[in-house]
Amino acid sequence: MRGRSAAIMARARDVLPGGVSSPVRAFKGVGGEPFVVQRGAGARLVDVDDREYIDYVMSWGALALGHASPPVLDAIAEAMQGGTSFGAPTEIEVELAELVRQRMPHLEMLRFVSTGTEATMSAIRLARAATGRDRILKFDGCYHGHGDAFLVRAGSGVATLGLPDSPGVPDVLAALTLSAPFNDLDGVRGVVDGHGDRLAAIIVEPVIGNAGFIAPEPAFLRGLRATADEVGALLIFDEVMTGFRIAPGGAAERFGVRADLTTIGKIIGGGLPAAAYGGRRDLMDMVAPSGPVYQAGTLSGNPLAMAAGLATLRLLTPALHQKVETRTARLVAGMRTLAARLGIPFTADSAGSMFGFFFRAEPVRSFADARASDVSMFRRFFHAALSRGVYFAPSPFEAGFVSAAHGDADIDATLERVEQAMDEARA
Ligand code: KE4
Repeated sequence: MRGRSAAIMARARDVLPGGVSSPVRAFKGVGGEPFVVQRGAGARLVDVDDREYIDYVMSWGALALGHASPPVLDAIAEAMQGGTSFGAPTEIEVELAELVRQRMPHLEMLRFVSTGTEATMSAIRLARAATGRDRILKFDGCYHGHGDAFLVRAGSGVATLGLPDSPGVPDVLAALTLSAPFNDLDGVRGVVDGHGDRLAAIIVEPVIGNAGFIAPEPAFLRGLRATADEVGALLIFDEVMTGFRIAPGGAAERFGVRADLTTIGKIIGGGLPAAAYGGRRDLMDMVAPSGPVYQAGTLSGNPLAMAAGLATLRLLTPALHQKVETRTARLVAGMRTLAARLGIPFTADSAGSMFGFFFRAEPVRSFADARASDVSMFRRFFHAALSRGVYFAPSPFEAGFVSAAHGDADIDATLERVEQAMDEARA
């Protein structure tokens, strides 16, 4: 019984829509009530009823080093002695920007913002300004934050104009966003043939983390690069989730494809609000006050977030990255083995320290495939795992994250509990 969580959620629902500060936290994807967090430590979360969980949500991928990582806390504590926000230039934002560029050299210049949504909204505005065009192409199942341009669902055919995916998004705006299936270069061709000369940008999560985990096929990202070049559109990699997660240098390093603009977030704030967009210098020079493309933010480059991000990235060395990637691969391989032993249709995949799984025999290469997985089995499994102290993302259409704080003992304990949870859920 979760007495205190239930009582707090009752109060929360009276003052916060759905009782949460962001929709996915309400457990609508899996049913039941969310637990209320008391504290996090390393790989673990403890709720207000003192129940402990091995956490694979990790604040939706923001915590590469785990909860309450001592060097990150020390960096924040030191920074805050001098104040928390100035709205003025600081050296620490330059230090973090230089470190980001060192890891991702194709971000020749970047601008800090506070959320991934701001980063993608700004990148799209910049792409439209740079090309003088208004249409963008996104992919089914990719999520780029809640900007109007992205709350669009695919029209009936791949080349049709987007339809609003939320009330409040005007048809005229949604119509500027086209969508195509992920991993489908023919679908992209269909869009380009109809709208290529009006396409400002192609934006993609290089590895999808918002439809569950879906990896790109080898030729897909290269195909997007070639298509963007062919029609004079910009290629934007939304690496808010994959940045510093699927490789120390993100998708460009893992796949050898360079986008014109890249958005990053989550990890670069070390658990505090920070994100950024960046890329080719000729493009970023167009951003105010260097150029005419306006974008601003009171807390952009916040010194505490910069300190937390710096501490995180400095520790996230290629060696540490490799260690966490190996642990992630062991978790995924272990889950596959358990599902096979129990005769449960199951597919799982990972890239770096990001992973996902579906209850489906065939591999998942598109959002349509993901939606065809056994969602009710996922829901039963989610709750069976949660009741055993393993917290996966509360939706079949999210990804999982392993942090540097997840030790081998955590992976072993997880696999033991996953076997019991799979057995219970299949019944
Ligand atoms: P934020 O505005 O939530 O900081 O970032 C938006 C965003 C942009 N691009 C990608 C690839 C993202 O994954 C996100 C945010 N990810 C979700 C997880 N599915 C955040 C969790 C939430 O919405 O509460």
